Amino acid sequence: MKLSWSDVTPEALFLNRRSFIASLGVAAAAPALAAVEKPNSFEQITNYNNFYEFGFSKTDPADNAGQLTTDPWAVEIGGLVDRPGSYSVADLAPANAVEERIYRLRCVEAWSMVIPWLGVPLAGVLEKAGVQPGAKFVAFETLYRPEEMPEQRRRSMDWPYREGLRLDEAMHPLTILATGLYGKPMPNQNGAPIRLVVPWKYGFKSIKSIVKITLTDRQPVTTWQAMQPREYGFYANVNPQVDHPRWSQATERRIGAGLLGGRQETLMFNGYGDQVAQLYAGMDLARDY
Ligand SMILES: Nc1nc2c(c(=O)[nH]1)N[C@H]1C(S)=C(S)[C@@H](COP(=O)(O)O)O[C@H]1N2
Ligand SMILES: [Mo]
Repeated sequence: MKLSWSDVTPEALFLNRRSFIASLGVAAAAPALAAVEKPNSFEQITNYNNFYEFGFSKTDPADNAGQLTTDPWAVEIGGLVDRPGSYSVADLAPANAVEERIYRLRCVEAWSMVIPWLGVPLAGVLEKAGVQPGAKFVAFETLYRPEEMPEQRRRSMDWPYREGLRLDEAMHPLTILATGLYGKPMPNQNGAPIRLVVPWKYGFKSIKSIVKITLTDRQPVTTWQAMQPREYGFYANVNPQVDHPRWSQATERRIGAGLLGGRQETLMFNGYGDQVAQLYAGMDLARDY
């Protein structure tokens, strides 16, 4: 089912949710989806960003990402797959397959937004590439292009930005490759032309401007875990009970809520626990943070 943002009347929103719940194939999907909050404005979503390739302040991506060339674009899919190769954005997310997903995004820095993404389930993309039986993890890499990404010309981080998921997390129906928001193509500052969105994990897992996807049997090295392993784990599930060593994760500041908006409680798995908690059954989430 396809819906543009401008089509979203309350009724259409309801229908969209129903088809999404049907696609999940689990009754447990309903509670979290019923709690759809008011999305942040396009203005807020595109002017308060983390995209360190363009600088470290929240307005640097909006100021500097305009120069990024996003067409042509190729995503190399490789490793333990039957059909490795170079895929275009249209191959991965054909227009007729793109659906709207309104998700909360919770940054590890304790701010949050609600964003109406457009995208496709990552599971479908991986199935098309043909995941081989030995694959256990998926590794992702962002573009390395210092000519267009000013912070890559400095050695401030170990570029390119890298992320990873366990295969079952990658195949989960909530995990998407997003190609747009608010019914429009993805703005450069939000990770054009294609980025990951994993709504139950801290925002840094949702890697932008992806050029490489590798299926592997080893847990991949990820940028933040490599840089500060005590502060940022591989799992990075949103968890109000496990604080960052330097600040509490119990509450968050919703961007745009204003001075009187105050802080709101952070939800376990960012409110998606009914859908994802079983992925972590038996794990100690304070150790595997
Ligand atoms: N390549 C890359 N991806 C990235 C980042 C980044 O700096 N580089 N920042 C991450 C962080 S910390 C967050 S919170 C989200 C922010 O996404 P948004 O700017 O679209 O809200 O992108 C994530 N993806
Ligand atoms: Mo973040």
